[in-house]
Amino acid sequence: EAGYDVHAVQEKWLPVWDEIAPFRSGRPDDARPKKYVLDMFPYPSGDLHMGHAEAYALGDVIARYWVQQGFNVMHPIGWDSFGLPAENAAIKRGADPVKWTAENIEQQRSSMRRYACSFDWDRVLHTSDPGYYHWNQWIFLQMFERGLAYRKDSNVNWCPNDQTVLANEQVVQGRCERCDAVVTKKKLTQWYMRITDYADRLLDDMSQLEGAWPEKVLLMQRNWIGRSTGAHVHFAIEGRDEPVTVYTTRPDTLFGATFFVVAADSDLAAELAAGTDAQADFEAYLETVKQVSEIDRLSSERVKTGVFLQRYAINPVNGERIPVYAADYVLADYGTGAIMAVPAHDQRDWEFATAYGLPIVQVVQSPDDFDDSAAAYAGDGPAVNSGFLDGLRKADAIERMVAWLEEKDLGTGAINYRLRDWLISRQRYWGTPIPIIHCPSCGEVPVPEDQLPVVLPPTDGLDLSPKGQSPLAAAEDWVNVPCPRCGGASRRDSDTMDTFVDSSWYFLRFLDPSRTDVAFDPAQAREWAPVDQYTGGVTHAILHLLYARFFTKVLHDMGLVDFEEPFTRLLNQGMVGMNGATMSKSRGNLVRLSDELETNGVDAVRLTMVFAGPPEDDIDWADVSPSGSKKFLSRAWRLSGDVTSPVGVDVTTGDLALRRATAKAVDEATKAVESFRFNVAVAKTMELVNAARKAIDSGVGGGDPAVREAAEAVAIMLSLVAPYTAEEMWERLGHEPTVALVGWPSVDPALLVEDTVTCVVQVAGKVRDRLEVPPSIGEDELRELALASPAVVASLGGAGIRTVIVRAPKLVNIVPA
Ligand code: ANZ
Ligand code: ZN
Repeated sequence: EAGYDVHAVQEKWLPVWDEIAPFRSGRPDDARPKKYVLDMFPYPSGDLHMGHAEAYALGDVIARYWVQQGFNVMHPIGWDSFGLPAENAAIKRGADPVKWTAENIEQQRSSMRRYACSFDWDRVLHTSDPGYYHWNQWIFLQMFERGLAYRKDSNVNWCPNDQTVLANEQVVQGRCERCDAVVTKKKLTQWYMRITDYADRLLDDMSQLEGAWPEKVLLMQRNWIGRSTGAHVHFAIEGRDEPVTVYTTRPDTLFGATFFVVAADSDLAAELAAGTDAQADFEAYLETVKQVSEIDRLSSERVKTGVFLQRYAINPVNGERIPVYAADYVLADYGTGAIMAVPAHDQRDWEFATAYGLPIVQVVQSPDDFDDSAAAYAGDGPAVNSGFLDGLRKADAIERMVAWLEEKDLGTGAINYRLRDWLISRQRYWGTPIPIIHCPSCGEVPVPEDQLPVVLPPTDGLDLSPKGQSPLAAAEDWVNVPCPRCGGASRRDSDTMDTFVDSSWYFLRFLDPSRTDVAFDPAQAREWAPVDQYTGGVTHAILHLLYARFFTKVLHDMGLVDFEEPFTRLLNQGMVGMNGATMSKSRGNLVRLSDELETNGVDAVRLTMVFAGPPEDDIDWADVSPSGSKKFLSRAWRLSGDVTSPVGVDVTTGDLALRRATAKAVDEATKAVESFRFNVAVAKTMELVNAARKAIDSGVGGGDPAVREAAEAVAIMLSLVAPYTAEEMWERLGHEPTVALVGWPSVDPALLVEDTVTCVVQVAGKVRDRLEVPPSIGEDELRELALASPAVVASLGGAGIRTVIVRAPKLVNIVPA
């Protein structure tokens, strides 16, 4: 018999599957219950790599499993095709982004087909398609009308040398990633989405996801939203009419507020400094502050700096004059941008007070073993030096102080969020144009719905390199339009949207990507959505998932969907690396997927990915064995060739031990798949192949119906992971394609009940005990059981043992010394 030719098998089955289209979902006459299984869609930036191979192998196990379980599974794929990869190719090589994107998509699509992903090829989409981003624009306008999309000034990172806006990731230690110039800040008017309006719902609805999303992801989302409770306290400032409000989580420490700090880069700081002797110092300081990143500013390691503004605030609780500083450890856009500093109980304030010789007053009693002179005490304890709070512990003191502030109109209880509104403006070409027209008389005017989509102008003649302004602003024919309201000369908004907008609702567009009249059909959404199972990388644990959750709630409030959470269950797969490092071209440790597929074939690569460990664990490609996978698949294939009983033979007459082994393997693999332990399911399949092989070789023979039953179960279980091998086995077993649709093997529960045999235990030839043991029990285990029998121990009466003769499972004979 010739060996198993993986490449020939691939060539053979691909066209057959194209013909059958086993994973087409939502045919009108399809009575199966529905399930929506989604893998995060890729950027079309080159061919598929090892990371894709892992992600799509795992997602495929889930989708194919639910199909075998009789569900009408929607498992679509698309491309997140706006964004930097295409734009950079355009800038570097003059490639037309439209063409570049189409070519990359075509390459990935053909690789995905060969990789046997169970995608529904009738539902593809890509986000740079005007038919798609039309609906980004429509949703944006809905949000604009509801006040959820708005413009405001914001400080962006700016490279004065390249005249370029930089993303945070492009600022390396305060310098431009490309030219090393010191990065400064520049004010630009930008579009935002008001996600902060949804902060509470985004937090509270996480209770629905408990247990169904990885705990780690829920925690990251919670921290990102960062809800804290405390108080707003109003401080009078000498020489200023209006008081300044601070946000504090510790109103109980108000008696210990010995100075006051405003964010150096806030408007308030500039106002307070104006006209004082400190103004020049302040302005010099501000220049240095502009060069520090937000992360560095918050770092506890950094030496605290600031400038005394020659002004005083009044502590409302005791009337004390406290100095006002401008410093960079207070952020302009968090809380109110001003703080009451309590150096005894806040470490950052403590460091600042120590550096500037400011008083430190204990207002919470620290434990005896705490050294107050070395650090701030942030823990709980009775209030001291705090008038009417003295003796109260933290929670009570906070409550009392808030009541006092409210009564005196000096403050209120308050909730604060770390979450900021979502800045969606990009001064980039390759994104969704913002559908707003700026009219000198009417202001911000939405593009009328019947004029959507606003399609990107061609790149010809445009300079796409990043500048302070979008390249679209230079497309004169495109940008100059009459105002839809008054007809006057106006300009289109030239910014494009953050690509995270595209991916915030794409799962709904899959319902019918060709619809031209609506973004999606609410009736179809009711049938299919939310997504039952979402799979993707943990790199998207915060932003993408948070934005998609936000969009879903907005669409819910618009009455377009009846659910509030988009992804019912979430699986984050690990990463594929090499010797502990992430693979990358620059590290020179890149394993090329195409090479692996050439050497071992699609199935072996998929099987290796799935078998490497639990899906959420990282895979070290140096530790796994695709050639071992290939060998196993060949063994499975050989098994199907050894079956000589006919299709449909009555399996109940087959060898009972093998039938039990099959039932057990299927049962355990089922439980493993449902709990995401796909590697265990593979292990069970391997065990079953071994058991069947043993049965054939040990005299049960290939003609026994139990061997057919086992081989068919192997083929079906393998269809989730190694579809080519499974199909080939299925055919060799005498069936028509496709094994993907035959249904998960059912298990006769009677076969799972392990029956027992009676084992006789003799001591010196006399029967002393009878044990009920499984027929498959091993010698060692049986010896141990027999020696532990109380009857045996008693009859030995402390005597030593000369030998133990074990004839598993029926007899143990103990010979005393
Ligand atoms: C007085 C105080 C006393 C504070 C104390 C803490 C401990 P979270 O929990 O992160 O919300 N803060 C407020 N606004 C700030 C800003 N714009 N930049 C930097 N720090 C700011 O933190 C809230 C606490 O962080 C606030 O409570 C304030 O310091 C500080 F023993 O006020 B606290
Ligand atoms: Zn107008």
